[in-house]
Amino acid sequence: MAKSRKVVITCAVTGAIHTPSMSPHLPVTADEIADAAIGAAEAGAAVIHLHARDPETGKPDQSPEAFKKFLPRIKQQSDCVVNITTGGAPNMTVDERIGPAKVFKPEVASLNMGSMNFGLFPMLGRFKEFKHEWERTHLENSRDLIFRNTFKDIEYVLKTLSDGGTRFEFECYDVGHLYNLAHFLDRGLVKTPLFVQTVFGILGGIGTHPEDVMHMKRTADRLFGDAYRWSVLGAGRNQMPIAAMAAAQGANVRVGLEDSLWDGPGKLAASNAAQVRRVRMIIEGLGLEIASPTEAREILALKG
Ligand code: KMH
Ligand code: ZN
Repeated sequence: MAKSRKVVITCAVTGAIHTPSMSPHLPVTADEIADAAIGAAEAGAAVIHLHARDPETGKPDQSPEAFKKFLPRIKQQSDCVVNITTGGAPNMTVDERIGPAKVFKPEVASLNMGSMNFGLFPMLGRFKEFKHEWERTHLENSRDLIFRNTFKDIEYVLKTLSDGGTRFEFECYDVGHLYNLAHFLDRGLVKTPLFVQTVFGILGGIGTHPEDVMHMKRTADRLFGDAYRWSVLGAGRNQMPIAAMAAAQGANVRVGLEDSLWDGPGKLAASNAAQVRRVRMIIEGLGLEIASPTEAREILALKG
């Protein structure tokens, strides 16, 4: 029997979209973030995508000092691939966003492939009680905020981080972002294989219909041929359906509380590890195997 394809699971453990009042399970302190990362890795995630937060308020904190409080423990207690955000939070400057990856030179950093509207305000309908005022304004302000990732910004991130051997999780929220990535490939500023994270279901980006998923795949196939590794991320309740349909079509998958707080209709996920276990069941149910961190390093051609 032929060996089955290995699927790389990324887990994004906290992010900057959800806020502490939305779920008691969202990791906030350095210890909670480290525990979540290690737990997700033990459950089968090969790559851990990381943001940091202020431990008192839960507000996104993009200072290298905040990352320093959990990175050593994660590295000590797990072999996972560390992926540091350069997205930070939508209101931060690009220089602020790039700080932690510049200091820690991770194997992977996220890189958002275009400017866009990033509508978080629909969550005001579901979540009404907030412990901290910043949580409400964070959602409210997204009505009039551009998540800035200009061509100059993208080039700056690529040139600043590539020297440290960092490779990228190219976050593509719409078809145009794939063309932006193809532009940087043409200019020789990115290396193959490209790790393309196609993002579905952010208000301002492409939707979550199976046709949307297939359109992103077909476009990436045409632009990059076999010089890319496809991964998917579905926001909110679309997380598992998107993971399932795309894994069956050859994708790697990303889960985690950054992308969805849910473990089913109206049921909060108890942990990041719980979402990893669920997606792992789906992957193995499809007759596929999950990639270990070592295998993920090989698949994504990381520095190791
Ligand atoms: N929050 C995700 C939809 C980043 O950190 O660079 C995308 C993300 C952005 O992970
Ligand atoms: Zn992120």
